[in-house]
Amino acid sequence: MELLPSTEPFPAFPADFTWGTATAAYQIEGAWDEDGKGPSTWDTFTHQPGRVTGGQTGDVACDFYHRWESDLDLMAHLGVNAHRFSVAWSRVLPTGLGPVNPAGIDFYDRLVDGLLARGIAPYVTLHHWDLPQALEDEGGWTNRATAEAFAEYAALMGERLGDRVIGWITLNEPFVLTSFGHSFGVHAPGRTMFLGVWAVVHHLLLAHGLAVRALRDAGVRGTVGITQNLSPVWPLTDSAADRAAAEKLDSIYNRQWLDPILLGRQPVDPEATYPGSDFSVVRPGDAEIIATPIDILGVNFYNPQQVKAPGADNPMGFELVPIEGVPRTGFDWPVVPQALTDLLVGLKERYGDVLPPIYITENGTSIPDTIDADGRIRDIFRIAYVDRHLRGLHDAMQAGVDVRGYFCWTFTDNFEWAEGFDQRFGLVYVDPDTQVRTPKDSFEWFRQIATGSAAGRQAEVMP
Ligand code: IFM
Repeated sequence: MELLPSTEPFPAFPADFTWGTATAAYQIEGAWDEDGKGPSTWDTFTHQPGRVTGGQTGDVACDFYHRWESDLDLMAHLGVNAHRFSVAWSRVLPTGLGPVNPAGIDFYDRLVDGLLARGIAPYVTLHHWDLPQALEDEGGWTNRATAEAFAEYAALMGERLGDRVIGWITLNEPFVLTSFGHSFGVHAPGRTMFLGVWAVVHHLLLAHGLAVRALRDAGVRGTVGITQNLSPVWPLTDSAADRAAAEKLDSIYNRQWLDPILLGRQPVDPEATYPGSDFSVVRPGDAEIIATPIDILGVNFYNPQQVKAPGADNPMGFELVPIEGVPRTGFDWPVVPQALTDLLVGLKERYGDVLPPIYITENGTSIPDTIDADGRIRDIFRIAYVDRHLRGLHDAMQAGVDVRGYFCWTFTDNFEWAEGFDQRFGLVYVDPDTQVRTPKDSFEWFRQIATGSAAGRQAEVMP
């Protein structure tokens, strides 16, 4: 189904609104074993046959490790006033704990300075799924020691970059890391624990809380928060069974990751939700650590979810149902921009005054882009997707939700996890064989949007 941009005038966003792009280390950097970097779970996973479409790996990815300066020049041309990137933990700490790899930390130091020099505010994600393999070998996120190691790593990064980073994100999308990586094994580390993942859930939340404290103790000047992928969950019908199914998915998709942080309590009953787990992992004081106040909430939004009551042989408590009658992305995800409005307004209703200012830390779409004979990439679907979600976002702001920024996912086409380069999300087309970059039509469109708020740029960038 076709998707076109709205013909209505584009709404006015605040002059100091943050307009950015977002990336993740494993998806762009390459240089997987260079300059002292240790292996991560994603290095291990992609080197195993059958894990990624066509056997692709992120060994080279967009070669950002070597091309970062010219990529930042292109980013400056895009006119964004912020950029969110992640640090590859094992580039900085090859085994997850000391000793530090000086070349690794220097790379991120230069990157932060390179962004600032171009008037682009750095937002840093500490963990976007690429766990040092050495920590995985000791149990990874099933092991409390990984959460403690994460706090030490956060302290190190805070001490080194805390004078210049504008915003800190502890974890990216712990729900996806838990479900894809640990329940179903379609992402690294490829564990298939199904429902037995309570220790992973708890340790990720604990790692977040410990890292917030470690960053603050390190004296970082920027704001501190977490990025969650959130989604409204709709019941297929109004039946009690379908509504219960929606409640169930909402609890593990959204609330289990937000309530402990914002309200200080875990809404799911671990023993009922995660049978077969180790329930001894929760220690006195953990809830308080997890509930350490945050300054900002990162929201990644792509599409809503729809569910119905499960069959008798399905222990999950819900069954996903495709949303019909709407345009679909390259990933076959339904496009429902109104759902972003509903999500944000719903967050405000649920959390009220304890909801911190929100940044949309990811939103965008994959489509099968092609280069036309004249060299242009006419990605009108992507323009329409972003246009309509920005309007949905604006509606939520008009309804009183405090949203401070929008980071488009993503800057360049990159290594889209289990799909490799087959799913393209970038504003810039990348040929992974030649590494040639070609801005798509959406690049120029987003440039016009981002530079419309140019007045806000300098306020964002600390000296
Ligand atoms: O590419 C991913 C990103 O790493 C996490 N959020 C969703 C994106 C698109 O699938």
